Amino acid sequence: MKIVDAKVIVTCPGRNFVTLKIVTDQGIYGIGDATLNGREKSVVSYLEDYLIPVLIGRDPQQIEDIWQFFYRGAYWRRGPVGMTALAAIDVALWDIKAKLANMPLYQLLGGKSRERILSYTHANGKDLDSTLEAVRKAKDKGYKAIRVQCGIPGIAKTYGVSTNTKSYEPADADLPSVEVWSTEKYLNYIPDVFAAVRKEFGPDIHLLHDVHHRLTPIEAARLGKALEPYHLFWMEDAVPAENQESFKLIRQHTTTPLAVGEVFNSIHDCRELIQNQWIDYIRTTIVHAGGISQMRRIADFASLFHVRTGFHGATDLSPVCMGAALHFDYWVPNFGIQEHMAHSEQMNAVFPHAYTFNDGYFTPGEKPGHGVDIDEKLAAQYPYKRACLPVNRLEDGTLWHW
Ligand code: KDG
Ligand code: MG
Repeated sequence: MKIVDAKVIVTCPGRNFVTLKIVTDQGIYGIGDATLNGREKSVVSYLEDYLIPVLIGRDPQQIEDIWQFFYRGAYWRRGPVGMTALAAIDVALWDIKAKLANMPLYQLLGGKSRERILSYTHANGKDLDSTLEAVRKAKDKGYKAIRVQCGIPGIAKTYGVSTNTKSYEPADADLPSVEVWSTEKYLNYIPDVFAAVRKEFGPDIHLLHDVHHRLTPIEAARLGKALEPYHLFWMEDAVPAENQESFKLIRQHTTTPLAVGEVFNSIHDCRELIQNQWIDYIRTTIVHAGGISQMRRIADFASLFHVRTGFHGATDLSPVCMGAALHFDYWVPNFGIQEHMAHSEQMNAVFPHAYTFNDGYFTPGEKPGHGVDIDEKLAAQYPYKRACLPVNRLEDGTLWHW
């Protein structure tokens, strides 16, 4: 069996997505998500200029060897661009293998370990009242777990909170827009938000919060302690994690569970975090971390240290990634939760899929492969439109983490 063609499809049905399609001499094809928010064209070039020419003629069944070839063989290992490109290839090859076996992907991975996949969605508002309203709406849709973000008095634009009537989409401008951040205003306000949400909705609903890398370790420790009475499912990305040991300090001070890793692309980015049990959930996901092949290693390693998965699932991860992630979630023994930020109808029309949502839980569907396809004709109607993520500055102008 041979790979005879591979092409990269770029489309913008409301936001940019990059998809790799690998075609075999037996007519079976597989697709993989290659979207890296705000840096889409870099992955397109990496795939088209360097990886696809090497892929043509290879046996698509040799997923591991192809993975190793592009990882070790690149000499320049790791990095978000390279690992996103590698993930797209890996997922497309797993899709092909599962279609060849005439099985849904989760069966190839080892079969399902649960009947349904717990997911969380986002609720956010510019002030407390609208945030409570958003939580209520999410609850009414059936979600059992809700990530709560709220506008902070005195800060014009807060991460995770939409400034218009549309749902929140962070890559909001042709060139990076500038937001202003105040740690003190945030730390003084956010515990009251969770107090109000618990008071209104009681103890049973799972609550999550994303700090989005904005704190120092000791500030994160303070927040974790302040949030303990509201028993969060997790506090996410409390600090940037290039220095993994930062989490040791947070851990020493709080029992609020910690999640991190959506920007990681390698098992080495989380090795110390996991083996020292400094975190509870690893958020690294398929599309940005080399695909299913590497995520299996990360999840197995994490299972030795009581760390569970919590895949990133914002809208910039396409339905192709979502489909592959849900098959993985169905199988992985140390599953925690799956993020779900709903794609629009326009986006879903470009990516017809077998996965379904019911009462707060997903199932991946029984279609052979990962169950997601791309409507190329429809995709061609939506040309690429550059959109960048914002940057953050402190009130005195210092550049900060976004
Ligand atoms: O591309 C950036 C987004 O995916 C990110 O800001 C979303 O933090 C995020 C989350 O937890 O979904
Ligand atoms: Mg996040």
